[in-house]
Amino acid sequence: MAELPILYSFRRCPYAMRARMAIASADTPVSLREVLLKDKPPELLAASPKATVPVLVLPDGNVIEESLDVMQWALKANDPQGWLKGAKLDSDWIQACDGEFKHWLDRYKYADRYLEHPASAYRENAETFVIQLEGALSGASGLAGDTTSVVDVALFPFIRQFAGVDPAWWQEAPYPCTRSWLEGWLSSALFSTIMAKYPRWESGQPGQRFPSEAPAT
Ligand SMILES: N[C@@H](CCC(=O)N[C@@H](CS)C(=O)NCC(=O)O)C(=O)O
Repeated sequence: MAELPILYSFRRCPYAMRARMAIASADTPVSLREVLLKDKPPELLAASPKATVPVLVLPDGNVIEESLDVMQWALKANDPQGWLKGAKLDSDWIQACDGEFKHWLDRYKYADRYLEHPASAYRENAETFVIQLEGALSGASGLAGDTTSVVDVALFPFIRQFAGVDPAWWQEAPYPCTRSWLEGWLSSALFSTIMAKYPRWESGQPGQRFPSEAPAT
């Protein structure tokens, strides 16, 4: 384990999910340290004072502290599904997702903390982005065309959050292509791999190998 890069991660964080998707697809093992955002370990704060997850600490001491950079690191090493061939990580889709969409998603999700407007108003603002997704996905199976790419992988954890705020509403919403695109990702073997539950990491403990070795057949 000592030789593996260390990944600080939080299971339900969409940024950490996209990083774990890339690491799992690349099958580039890391030592995963599952953290609690409300009680971050000092080792994470020392490695990355901005203290967001994911954070990857390489064996040479270099620190990668942005999810898109972790994706790039993993897929540059090994990209068996050609995710980087299909699109670039500086895509307008990803910028719009991490920017304006995330802004409205947070307000929709935590509408009880943003009492100026009802949740439905925040949702409507977030839907501007979903309407664009629906337009793209009604003509192709992925956001960068008919092959899956980093754009799909980077975005779907955020759309999952959007869908999860009010699942009954989402099931009836006029976004059938986005719904089936999302369901495709959520039912993938890779998604099951990245959503495996790990115990909270404690200082002095070894991390958990991720992705875990395939069970012997
Ligand atoms: N731009 C960063 C954003 C990462 C981020 O904001 N992660 C959230 C969790 S989903 C976080 O760690 N927030 C800090 C906190 O809640 O204390 C990235 O892409 O990696």
